[in-house]
Amino acid sequence: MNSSKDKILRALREKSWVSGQELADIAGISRTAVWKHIKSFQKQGYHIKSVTGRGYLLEAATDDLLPQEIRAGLQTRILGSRIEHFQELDSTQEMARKRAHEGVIEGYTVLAEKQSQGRGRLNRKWESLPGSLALSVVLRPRIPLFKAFQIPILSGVALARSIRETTGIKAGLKWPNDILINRKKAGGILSEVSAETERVDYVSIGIGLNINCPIESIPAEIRGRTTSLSAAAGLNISRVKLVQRFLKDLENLYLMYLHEGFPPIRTGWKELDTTLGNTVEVQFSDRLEEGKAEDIDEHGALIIRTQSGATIAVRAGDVTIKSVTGN
Ligand code: BT5
Repeated sequence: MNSSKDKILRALREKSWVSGQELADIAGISRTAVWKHIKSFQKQGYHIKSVTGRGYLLEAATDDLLPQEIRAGLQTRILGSRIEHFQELDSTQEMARKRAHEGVIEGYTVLAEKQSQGRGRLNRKWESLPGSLALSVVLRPRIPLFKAFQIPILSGVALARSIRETTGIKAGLKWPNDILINRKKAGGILSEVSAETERVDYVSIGIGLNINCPIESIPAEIRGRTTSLSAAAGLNISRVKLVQRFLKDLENLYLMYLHEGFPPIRTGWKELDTTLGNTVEVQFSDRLEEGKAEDIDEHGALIIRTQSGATIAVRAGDVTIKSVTGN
């Protein structure tokens, strides 16, 4: 994208004070049009100083996850090919579904500062905390439906990696979809699939991550088992940089997965896993099983060994860690 708005923002980022005339020349528009753009940037949350005779100075970019902020410096080919941002949505998953049905391009990404109906798996509620991330991405992998459960697994590996790379926080993974820091949940992944005759049409991957969320903003019912990146690291984190890194890591893993299948994802998962070695309880739709989490198999299923010595490959289910013996 190279709109006059993008050109003005780029010039403001690269220079210190820049005059209205200079911006008008760079963007190929009138000085009045420049002034209108500056007003709209200020409305979006950019701190731009304006002084007669000197021009404009970008003091600080907004922390909102605006498309132009994410695009500036985004190193992807597919992910973020189209980006939409909303101050409030019911759920980014709903918007992703709507766009996917309209035929949106693969890599479409939608972000919301706040969700009124954020959801987890099995229609559980996902709390939208101030300073958090709510993002959904549409992918169109040519894979059979029975492999679709591998997509949230690979997304978890990408998310934990990108947190580690941008913040240094030792984020870990709990099978199948939780991001944990010091054994507390900081994020979750919800993957929803649409398929026709056993082939995937699209997958929407929803990411909820507590980034700059003060502990007091976490509802009391979940506070004991929930954390945020800022609470764990004691610092404020650039949400834009984290999203850019996540989209890049997700794209790399996704392309690797399409070419090489699940093995490299399995290896990546095992480096970040916090489930294996522990005694776990698995809630299936119809029963509860307890056993030792032994492995993630070559398809991405969690292998548990029950007391009777039988092994079960779990492809979908809720896992609770009962006793910790591993890392
Ligand atoms: C998940 O579900 O962990 C997947 C959450 C995915 C949310 C994203 S946000 C963007 C996109 N749009 C959506 O509408 N959803 C996705 P699950 O494993 O079912 O976990 C849900 C449980 O996590 C709840 O029952 C709570 O116990 C807990 N929980 C709710 N909000 C939380 C939060 N902000 N941080 C940590 N835990 C939370």
